Amino acid sequence: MSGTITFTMIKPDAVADGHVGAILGKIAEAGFKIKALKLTQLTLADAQKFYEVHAERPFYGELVDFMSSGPIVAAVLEKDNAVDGFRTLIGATNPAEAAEGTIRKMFARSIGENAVHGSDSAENALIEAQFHFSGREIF
Ligand code: 3AN
Repeated sequence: MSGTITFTMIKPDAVADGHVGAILGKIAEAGFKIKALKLTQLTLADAQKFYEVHAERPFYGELVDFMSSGPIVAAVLEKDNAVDGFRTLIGATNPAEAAEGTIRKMFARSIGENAVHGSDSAENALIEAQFHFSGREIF
């Protein structure tokens, strides 16, 4: 493997709003290689487990309800410095504060329904990739 990996989800808002193709296009244009990709839906229990670190935050209930409300696209991406590079590409958590040209600025609805997830560390990227994909689904 060259480079490092990150994990992303195109969230239910962006899937429902028809932005999957445009977002995957931005990701490819930015030089990320797709290592795994699928359209899927989280159960409420899946979302609660995935976002366990946020369990004490006031928005946790809203977050897990939203993340299990409709289909998502899950993907593993590879590039040099993938975690930080991807977080730059997606922009700030709140789309109102995200830089021009970032995925969240272009496609997110709000701070809660913010179009995409990006891992916050290389360790979490691996944990999140393994949460969503079996070994046979990662190339
Ligand atoms: P990021 O996704 O930019 O790393 P985190 O880790 O602080 O941001 O938050 C995880 C997710 O929780 C966000 N992607 C967003 O969907 C949701 N979230 C964060 N802050 C809020 C908030 N103040 N109100 C509602 N949802 C939020």
